[in-house]
Amino acid sequence: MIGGKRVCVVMPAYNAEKTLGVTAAEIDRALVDDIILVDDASRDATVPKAQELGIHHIVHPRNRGYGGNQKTCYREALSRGADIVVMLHPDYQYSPRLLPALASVVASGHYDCAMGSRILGRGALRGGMPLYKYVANRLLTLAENLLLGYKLTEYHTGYRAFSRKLLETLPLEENSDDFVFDNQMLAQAIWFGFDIGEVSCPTRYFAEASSISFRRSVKYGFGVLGTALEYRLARWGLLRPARLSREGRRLAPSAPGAVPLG
Ligand SMILES: Nc1nc2c(ncn2[C@@H]2O[C@H](COP(=O)(O)OP(=O)(O)O)[C@@H](O)[C@H]2O)c(=O)[nH]1
Ligand SMILES: [Mg+2]
Repeated sequence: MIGGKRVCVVMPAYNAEKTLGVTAAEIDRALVDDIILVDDASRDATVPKAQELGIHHIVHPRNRGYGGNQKTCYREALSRGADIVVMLHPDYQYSPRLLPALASVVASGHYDCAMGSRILGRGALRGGMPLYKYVANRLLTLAENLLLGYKLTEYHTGYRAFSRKLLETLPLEENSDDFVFDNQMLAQAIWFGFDIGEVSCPTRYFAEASSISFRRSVKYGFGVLGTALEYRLARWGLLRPARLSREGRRLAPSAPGAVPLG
């Protein structure tokens, strides 16, 4: 609990057996009320590892992708009464020790979203981020700040905290099941008038850590530009995407068929 608010950590997992243990060990259990792992049909022993660690988990019978995984994460967190939800990748690329800081930014009531920025400070390249990813990150962030009319140091970090209100308001079911989900969610948050705060965060690139491939990064990059253009055209009244409409589909309580275990 922070400020009387229930804190839930969600971990979208795909082949995270080797890093789940060290990631979970650094989560401050005195502060975190609930931990949920959603396994995306991993081919390794991620699920037995979650069982061994006593982590509440859901198993997708087939791989749905990073975005689809998050939809299940947030649906389950909401149905288990979370007020603040922090997404922590189980591949140990982001430091669980910054969880309290991210959750506190949302608990303050000033922000409904908090981002762990790898650009603030000198975290990204020092942490081993490939140069092409760093350059793409900077260029895409510049384009997004211009097209979304917002000011963030980066839009691409996977370390985020959200308020219950934001997760209940955004039409997240309209979003892609792929990596661009992360970016569509930020455009939606800005569209619906939520404020986004940032916290400095180092990152780590190492063999066991999962990382989006070059081909999927390029697809993601074009998806980001598409998201920002869609937003801008909608602001000009030239487009009315369901993703940016109050009628868009939101996360319904836990869907039948997703198998809660543990
Ligand atoms: N690559 C991949 N990761 C997934 C998938 N479903 C869930 N994930 C998880 O999503 C997170 C982000 O993916 P990752 O490959 O690490 O991308 P990164 O953000 O570039 O480091 C990781 O914790 C993965 O375990 C999937 O279908 N593919
Ligand atoms: Mg990763």
